[in-house]
Amino acid sequence: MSAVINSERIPNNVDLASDKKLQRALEAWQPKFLDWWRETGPEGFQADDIYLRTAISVDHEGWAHFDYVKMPEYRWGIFLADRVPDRKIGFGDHLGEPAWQEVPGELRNMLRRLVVTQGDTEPASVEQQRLLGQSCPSVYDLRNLFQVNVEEGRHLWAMVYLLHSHFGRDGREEAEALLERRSGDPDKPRILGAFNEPCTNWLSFFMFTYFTDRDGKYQLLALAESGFDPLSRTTRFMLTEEAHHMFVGETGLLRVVQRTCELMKRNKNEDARAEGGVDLPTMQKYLNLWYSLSLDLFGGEISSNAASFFASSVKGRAKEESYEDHRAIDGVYPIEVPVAAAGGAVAGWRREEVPLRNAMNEVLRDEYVSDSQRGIDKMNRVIEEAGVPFRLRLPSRRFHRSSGIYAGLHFDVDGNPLSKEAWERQRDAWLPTASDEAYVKSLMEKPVFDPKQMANWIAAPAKGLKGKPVDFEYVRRSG
Ligand code: BYC
Ligand code: FE
Ligand code: FE
Repeated sequence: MSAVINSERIPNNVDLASDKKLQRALEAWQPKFLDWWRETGPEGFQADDIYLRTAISVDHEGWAHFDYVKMPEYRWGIFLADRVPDRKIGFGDHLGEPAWQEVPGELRNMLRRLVVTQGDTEPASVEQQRLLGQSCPSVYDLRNLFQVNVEEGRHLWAMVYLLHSHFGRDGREEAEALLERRSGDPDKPRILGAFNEPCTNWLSFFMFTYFTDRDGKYQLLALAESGFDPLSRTTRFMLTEEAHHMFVGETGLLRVVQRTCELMKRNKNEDARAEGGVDLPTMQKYLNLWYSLSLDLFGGEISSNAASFFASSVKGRAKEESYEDHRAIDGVYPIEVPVAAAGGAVAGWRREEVPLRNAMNEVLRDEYVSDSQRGIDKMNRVIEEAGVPFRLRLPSRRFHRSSGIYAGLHFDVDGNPLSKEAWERQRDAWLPTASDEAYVKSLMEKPVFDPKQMANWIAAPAKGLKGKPVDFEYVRRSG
């Protein structure tokens, strides 16, 4: 094991060459991955030279190398964080036992399902973002999109490596299936809801990288605690890549907010739309949409799956060491559960003392909600400094949910129950409508491929990448 990544056909730091059978299997999967990438990866840019970072080491300092690469030649490979010597399991029934280097037989199905679910989201996001390059606001943003896309492709490699190395024939079959499902395809959809939603404009892209990639961060933190050491090590390295995806989302949204305020100030009615910007109420609607879709990704508030994952020491809490009781057998988590009446109205509330292990999805969601709030506060500071009275906010976690205890019921953005009719009357005030979508798209019709320019609806970033200027030619078009 080495921190340094070799330059074999499949770059890796797991000494792949010493396991010929595994190497051959992955080399047989590689061309199928490339076929998938060409079919569903960024459309129209495959021959361009993109200024990308590529992992060359898993060391914290200097893991990345920056240079021009054509995306199909990106060095996708297998990078695990260094093994922690004598690592002990930090939670659940196996607390204190040595971490497993092999999959325990009785946990095989559970682990495979988690790895497949995690793996499925990665290619799904590439598929969702496939056409965005054609409406990019700048060359700087175009490059960031592609950086995110190639790294999500690499996250797929991370999960496929686990499937091939630890799950035998079923693992190989699952690795094939990961290339066959397609985001939004009614016959063979991706596994989780948010990953089948269209993400076809840049406002959605920034919301997605802010909210949905942040679910990725929290799920990866929970999996990084796993007793199954190879899963822990691969997710620990994925987290270093994930940080950039959320940076893209947060700074993207901050730049939209900043620009919108500038445009409002120059209009006598403070009308951002009249100046060709994204008005703040429209931003709020996209926020409501992607936040609620992303909340669903944490699973039900009360979940026997979550309890089994935790009990089996397979999936922990984010930063498990920050908790005191790592077995979580005695704790309870009180939850107000809505009681449904006929017709989908809320008849009342029932307080349930949920055994802590069964509430682990909600525990993780709590961490996610407060982390999401921090960036919203920053955006509101920009709005406040501009002297604009509007404030962005996270809606109630009951709003617009499709999984868990609120699914099938209706709530306003403050979490108050609504009748179906009241919901239908008001939903257009809270979620993007077809006309909002058409307006946002109209702003982004023309891509900006001149490095010196920036679309009207977004502010320039404060600085470029890796000491390069903002107007650096991050993407060299091929013709
Ligand atoms: N959509 O017990 P429940 C990322 C299913 S994002 C559709 O409440 P559980 C990324 C569930 O599978 C991170 N189905 O939930 C971001 C179950 O099915 P079964 C991805 C859903 O199992 C951006 C049933 O409903 N990683 O990396 O405790 C770009 C009842 O479920 C949904 C992971 O998700 C949904 N939203 O938890 C690129 C980590 N929610 O058993 C990448 C691995 C639930 O009835 N996955 N269901 O057939 C997990 O830990 C868990 O599977 C979940 C669900 C947290 C997703
Ligand atoms: Fe990812
Ligand atoms: Fe990501």
